[in-house]
Amino acid sequence: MTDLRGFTTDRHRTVDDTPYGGGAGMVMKPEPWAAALGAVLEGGPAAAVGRPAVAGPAPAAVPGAATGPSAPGERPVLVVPSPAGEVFTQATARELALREHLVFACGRYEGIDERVVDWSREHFEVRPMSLGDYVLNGGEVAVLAMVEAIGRLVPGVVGNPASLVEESHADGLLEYPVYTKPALWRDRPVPEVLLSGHHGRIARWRRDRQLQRTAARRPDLVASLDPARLDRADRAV
Ligand code: 6GU
Repeated sequence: MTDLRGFTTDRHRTVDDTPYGGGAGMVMKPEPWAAALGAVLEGGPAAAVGRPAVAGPAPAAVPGAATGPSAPGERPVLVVPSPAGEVFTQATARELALREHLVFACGRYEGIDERVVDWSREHFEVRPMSLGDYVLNGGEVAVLAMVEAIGRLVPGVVGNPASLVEESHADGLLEYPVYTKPALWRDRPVPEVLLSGHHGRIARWRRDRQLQRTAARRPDLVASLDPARLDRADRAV
């Protein structure tokens, strides 16, 4: 984590200013962003971890952590959370989980001076990313969501790799409903088929529930399904 205010030079550690051209809200100044991103590029992620906002002792090196810039040839990815970004999906998470070096630039206020984004393209693969069509006050919560979605796809982060493939959106369908003991709870039984021990019927039932649920809740997902792929998966059930 790098605190932008640690890269300001004025007494008030100012990171924002009024927008050229007028309008409501404030815009993040370019100089602290360039200095902070420059430090991340120079030292690699470990150098920026825990950097104090005010002068103080440098943090101890993390054993085993990357300490230098990433391998030549692969530019680090700079994820810029913004409601004006490309929509972050499971496919995005899968793609970013394969990358060696991710940097997340959390802006506040109305956004970051666009020249920072332009300058960053010389050093990073810049990816403006949105969680969806609603507005948050800052990028931090959006980045927490993205880091969790990406992190769980990195080998070793989730205990059982099988639990990664069955979940919602892995195959473009929503997950089927799940039940546990007791078999009867407040007059509500668990669907009989799940107690049958018949693996073929259970798989068929779950698949049908996925299809029904997706059609009811997310017709937009149904429209983008690949019928051939769906048929192949269905024959395997
Ligand atoms: Cl990534 N940032 C902000 N500020 N608002 C958002 C968002 C991101 N995604 C949806 N709304």
